[in-house]
Amino acid sequence: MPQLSTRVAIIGAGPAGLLLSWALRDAGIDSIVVENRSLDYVLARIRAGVLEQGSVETLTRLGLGERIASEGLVHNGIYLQFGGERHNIDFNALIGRTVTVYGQQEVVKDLVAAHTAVGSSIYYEAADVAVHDLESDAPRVTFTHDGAEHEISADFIVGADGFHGVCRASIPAGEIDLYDRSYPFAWLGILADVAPSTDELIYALHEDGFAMHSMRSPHVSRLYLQVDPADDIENWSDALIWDTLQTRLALPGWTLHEGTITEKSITPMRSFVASRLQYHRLFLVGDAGHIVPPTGAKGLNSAISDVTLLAAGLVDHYAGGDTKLSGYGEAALARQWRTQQFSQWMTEMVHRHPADAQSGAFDYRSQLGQLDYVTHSLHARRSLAEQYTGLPL
Ligand code: RFL
Ligand code: PHB
Repeated sequence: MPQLSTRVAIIGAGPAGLLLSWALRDAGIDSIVVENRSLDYVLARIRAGVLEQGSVETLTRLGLGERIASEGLVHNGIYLQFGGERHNIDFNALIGRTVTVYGQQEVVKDLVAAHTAVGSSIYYEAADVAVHDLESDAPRVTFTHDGAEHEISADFIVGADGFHGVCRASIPAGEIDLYDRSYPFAWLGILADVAPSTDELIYALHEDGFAMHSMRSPHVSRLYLQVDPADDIENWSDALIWDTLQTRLALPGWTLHEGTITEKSITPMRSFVASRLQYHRLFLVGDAGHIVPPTGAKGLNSAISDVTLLAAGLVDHYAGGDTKLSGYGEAALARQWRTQQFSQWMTEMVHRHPADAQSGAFDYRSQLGQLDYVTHSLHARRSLAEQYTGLPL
């Protein structure tokens, strides 16, 4: 059995795992990444699209900012649409901060290219990944690769293996609580080969449900529709998707341009936080520790902020200090709960709640009142701007 040894064994080669390995390398700390999917699968996964200003700064500081600078679309704000009107929230004018539209897929592509150029140790298509001896000073990872069993001994193990990974599940049940919340709606998302019909992202509350217009490039649009979580993508022809988007995003004098749909899928929405992100020698980062509904665009950004905090802790540890590392869980969870309330707030404000006729009708009008307040109060606009562009670490 190949016996490997490293300082930090990282499970998962999503954005969190790849970025942590890269940040550690930048500080001269070696790591090995173990991923159960193939490289092609990891590169093809289409997910988040908005980077907070702090995320762009982190990626740039680590030498990963070149394509973000040339291809990322800097956005000064968003539109909130309701009651037949579209309101611009100009973050840059309000608080001097922006966000950048740059697909998660592109972030992963940049990370893979950087790791490939320096020959990082990343095992794709690893099977039966398991973590052991977390309570000891010498935790281990075992997995099968190319038919051979492998073992890594490390100082620390980091679970960057997403919501369904093995790391969080390896913490004994009595040692961790899981807080979660589901929503009675899901997002149907499409990618379409058509120039965006808008300069800024549009979040729209329509009487029939939420709709959103985002983008990936000057030639590719990304759009979403609120659907029932039990709905099947097979029920949605391309024509029906466009018709529904046309209805929910409609505004007099504005045209939504249609194009060929190249990808469509339905994603359930949930809010979830684990009560701890550290268990002895195991740390959790990104979706392994928490999930947000996508409305505030916080999933990927939270993964990046976790990695920034944990990398700083590990660097500090190897330089002889331990305060930052032992404080990682608390610091990351404090930021995460603030992010959770924002994502929950934004989600509930812009979706139709399928309650019984009476409270559903009440909720909708109350949400319109909330949107009216948010778009007309300077304080509320600033608060939205501050949270959307990213809270400090
Ligand atoms: P990831 O990206 O899920 O990566 C985890 C990696 O771990 C691997 N893995 C394992 N490896 C080894 N052994 C095992 N046993 C393993 N189990 C899993 C996986 O194959 C994967 O490569 O988590 P990470 O790195 O923490 O990054 C988090 C972000 O991906 C996530 O927060 C966002 O993409 C969430 N999210 C969205 N966020 C937004 O802000 N806007 C969006 O539009 C948006 N769309 C989405 C999303 C998440 C989705 N998921 C998870 C279902 C759309 C989808 C479909
Ligand atoms: C996206 O472009 O995929 C996107 C943008 C903003 C969100 C969610 C998703 O809030």
